[in-house]
Amino acid sequence: MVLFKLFIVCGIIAVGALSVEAADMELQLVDKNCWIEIFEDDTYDADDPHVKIQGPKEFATMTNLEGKDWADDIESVIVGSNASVHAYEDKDFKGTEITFAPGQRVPNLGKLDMANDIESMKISCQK
Ligand SMILES: [Ca+2]
Ligand SMILES: [Ca+2]
Ligand SMILES: [Ca+2]
Repeated sequence: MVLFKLFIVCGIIAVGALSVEAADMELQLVDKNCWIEIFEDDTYDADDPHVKIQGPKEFATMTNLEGKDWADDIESVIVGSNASVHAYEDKDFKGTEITFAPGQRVPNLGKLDMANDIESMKISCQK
């Protein structure tokens, strides 16, 4: 009986260890806080097109991002708490570059002189 109980306890520990490992792997595959949400209009207008992009990822061009041409069309962004993003005025990471910090929210890119001007971006995840 004691042996049987020991067997059950070991089993529970083994299952527990496995699920922790699975959770770790999932975190490595998808960092839930590494993303940027881009909006076609300012002040995060949800009535107009907007899309959340999972990082890490690089876009040399944004002409076909989830079925929409986003080149020169982004006016506001929200950055996930574990992402930092470099955005460029031209495609292929050229032209004026601006950086968005983790957790940053920019309701109006016009204040940074980048409204409807971003054509490429790099999303990287913090450690
Ligand atoms: Ca609108
Ligand atoms: Ca726009
Ligand atoms: Ca541009």
